[in-house]
Amino acid sequence: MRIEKSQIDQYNDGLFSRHNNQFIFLKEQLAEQGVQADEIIAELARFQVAIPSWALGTGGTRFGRFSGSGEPGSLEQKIEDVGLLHALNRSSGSISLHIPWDIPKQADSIIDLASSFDLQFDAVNSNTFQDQKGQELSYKFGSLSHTDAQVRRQAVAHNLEVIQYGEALGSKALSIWLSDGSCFPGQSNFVRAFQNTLESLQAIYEGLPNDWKMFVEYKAYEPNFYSTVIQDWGSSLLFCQKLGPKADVLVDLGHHLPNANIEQIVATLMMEGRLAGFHFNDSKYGDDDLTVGSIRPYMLFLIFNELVEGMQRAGNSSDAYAWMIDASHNVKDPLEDLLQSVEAILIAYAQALLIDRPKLAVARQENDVVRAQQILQNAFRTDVRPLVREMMRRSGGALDPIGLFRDLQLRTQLTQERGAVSVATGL
Ligand SMILES: [Mn+2]
Repeated sequence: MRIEKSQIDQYNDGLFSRHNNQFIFLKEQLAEQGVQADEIIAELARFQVAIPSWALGTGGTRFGRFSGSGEPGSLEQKIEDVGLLHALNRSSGSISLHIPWDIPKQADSIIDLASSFDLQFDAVNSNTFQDQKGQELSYKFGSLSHTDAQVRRQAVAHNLEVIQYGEALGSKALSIWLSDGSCFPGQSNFVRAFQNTLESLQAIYEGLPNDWKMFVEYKAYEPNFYSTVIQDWGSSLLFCQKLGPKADVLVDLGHHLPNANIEQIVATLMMEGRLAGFHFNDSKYGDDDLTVGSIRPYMLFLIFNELVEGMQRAGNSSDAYAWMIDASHNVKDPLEDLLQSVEAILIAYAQALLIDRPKLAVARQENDVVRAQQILQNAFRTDVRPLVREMMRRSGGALDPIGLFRDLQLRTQLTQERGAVSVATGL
């Protein structure tokens, strides 16, 4: 299914006058503060958030899964879904594949299909946290860290195979998240587990094409509940430093212990030039995988504050990093949820771009704590939604992506095409 440009234009016509009044008002307000709305809109237009192939179906918990209808049943249908998102918001221009859930059998036709929706292939993700049907050796007690060298070799071979699939599609990065660790004290030798993992990662690193990156993701706990081999950003950075310049740290917002200062982690990784990018989600208690910005929008803004500062210092822009949504949708329509997440990311980015950095630097230098806080909160409390809408409109998207999704009854149409019991592969 595709959305026609005329459908978007017609929809936008109905909303334009109201939107334009709000946009012009904000633009003038910002101009008084010395901020050029058009510059922010150009930065927003560049910001593309990858959609993972496993996030297009209804997510489950260990207690159950309540599937929706019209879910994509094949890789082709998943690409179509991301195509719908990108047509609506023009900010979801890539798809991140998970192997083996979504093995591209004929790369050429998959590339053609993706290109027809103006989509590219982001990082490819390996999976050694589950046993697959017919797999020779089990990952029950670990994969890259396993005590048995044969299991480690099998896990390395899987990652090398994932790189091959990615190469055929034009991906440029391998993303590795391990569930390796231990559930009970005494179960694992921390140092041996680290060293085994390092050796395995080195073997994968050697198989990386020259223009590829390896993203090393950390997670504090779950599914192992006593220890994980790559438990935090420090461990991840240590692996990357030992591996070499092609390995960088991937931050997943849900993978920290409660109340961790994630924005400070981001600042430090950027200082070292070792931030690969992000897996966005939100959480209240643990790795809840909720809609981005739904629980802690101020934290998201503070993270973007560090990102903007880090990019300015490094002299690069948002395309130098990998941005992806890594969330699960238990009770919402997955596509609507993803549209909400992308909007929340763009809002936080736009707010961070409003921060008056020269004034902030002065306030910090003079230890004017009140002023420094005010500068941040002035930006955070600005309603920047007209900027995000204007970016989508100028880029050819809808002024209100969820509104149009509902107006066109896209889920009903997808259900008619795919059936009510179509279930997407994934968690
Ligand atoms: Mn993740």
